[in-house]
Amino acid sequence: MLNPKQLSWRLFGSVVAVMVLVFGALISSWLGMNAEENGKQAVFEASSLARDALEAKALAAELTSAQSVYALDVLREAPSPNREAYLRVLVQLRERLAAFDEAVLPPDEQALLRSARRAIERFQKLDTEIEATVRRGARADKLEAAEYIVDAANAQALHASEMVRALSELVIRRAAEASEAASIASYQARVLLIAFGGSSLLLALILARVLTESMGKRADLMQRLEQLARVDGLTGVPNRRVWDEELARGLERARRSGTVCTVGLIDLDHFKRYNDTFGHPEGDALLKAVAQLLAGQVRAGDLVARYGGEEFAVLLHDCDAGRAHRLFARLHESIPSGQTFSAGVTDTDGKEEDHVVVARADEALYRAKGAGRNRTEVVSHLEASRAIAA
Ligand code: GH3
Ligand code: MG
Ligand code: MG
Repeated sequence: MLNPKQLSWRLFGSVVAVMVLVFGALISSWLGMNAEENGKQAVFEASSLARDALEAKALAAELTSAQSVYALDVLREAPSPNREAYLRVLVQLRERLAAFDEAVLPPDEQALLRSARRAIERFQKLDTEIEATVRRGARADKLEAAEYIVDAANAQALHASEMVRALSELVIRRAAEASEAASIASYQARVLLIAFGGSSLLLALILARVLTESMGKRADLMQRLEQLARVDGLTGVPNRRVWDEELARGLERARRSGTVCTVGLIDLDHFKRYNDTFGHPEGDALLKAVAQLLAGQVRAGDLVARYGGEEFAVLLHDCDAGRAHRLFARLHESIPSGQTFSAGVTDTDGKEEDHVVVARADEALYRAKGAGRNRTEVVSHLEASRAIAA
């Protein structure tokens, strides 16, 4: 069994644990969203670069064929050989490669990009020399230019195409890796979220159960304590506190219903002597036996309470002095162990204050004692009224 201090520490610990787990779940879901967002961004960047690289590769290949058309025109001595076509391709190729300037590339991709650019520069330089040779206009020059194109320039264009192809492959692989990393990170974050969320839910459920249980125990305990506070510990009949409450209620009930109720005060005779003769524990046992006997003789709903040391009080609903007298005669006969008691009894219509009724019963008890004990003095409230009137 936990004491309240241990229990509150446990509850505190559990609440903190739930909070930590909920916090963990929030962090994991944030990490998951971040991983997904970053992954999407990386995949988007890498795939758009891959598209540029593929287009650049196609343009580099187109460059050689476009330039070959030009070389043929030169050899055929066409009136105006068209350089525009492959120069346009060259411009487009440079534009595609410019897209890589904004991206952060790993070293191997940077090396490929540099090599492709150098080949393009060399191609352009060769093209300028070729154009100068063609302009010289002699047939031999044109032949030399065409040769130049087929050998040197084509080789540079092919090199550029090869480099850009390799670059596109790396970039595509990188896009795939980024996509995989993103999905792994978001999977891990989801697993964490489920683990944290699930365990925080579980712990919260356990906590709620523990709390409900401890609140239930507390309520039970309070109910038992309240009950104990109303019962006399020795005799098991209601105590003086209950008597005071019930007496006021009984009078109110009689007044409202227009009936009469009876109050009796019982005091054991020479009880000190009984204790002295048989010992205090025996005295206790007798008190208990008398209490149970009295409680057993009244009707359900009537009350027998321990009023003081060896004194009991009785409240009988819907009962006048005459009827009470008969009941008390029976009680005198049934008291155990040769013990006697004296009693003062009075009825009331409930229109008097409770202490007035108790005082009248007490006076009657006093008279019973004075008259030699082992008797009950009964006084009706009607007589009392007459006495007051007289
Ligand atoms: P009387 O006939 O005048 O009432 O005499 P009495 O001896 O009964 O009255 P007194 O007031 O002189 O003494 C009451 C005795 O009741 C004294 C006390 O020891 C005893 N008593 C009170 N409460 C208890 C109790 O709880 N247990 C026991 N064993 N005795 C009790
Ligand atoms: Mg007494
Ligand atoms: Mg007594």
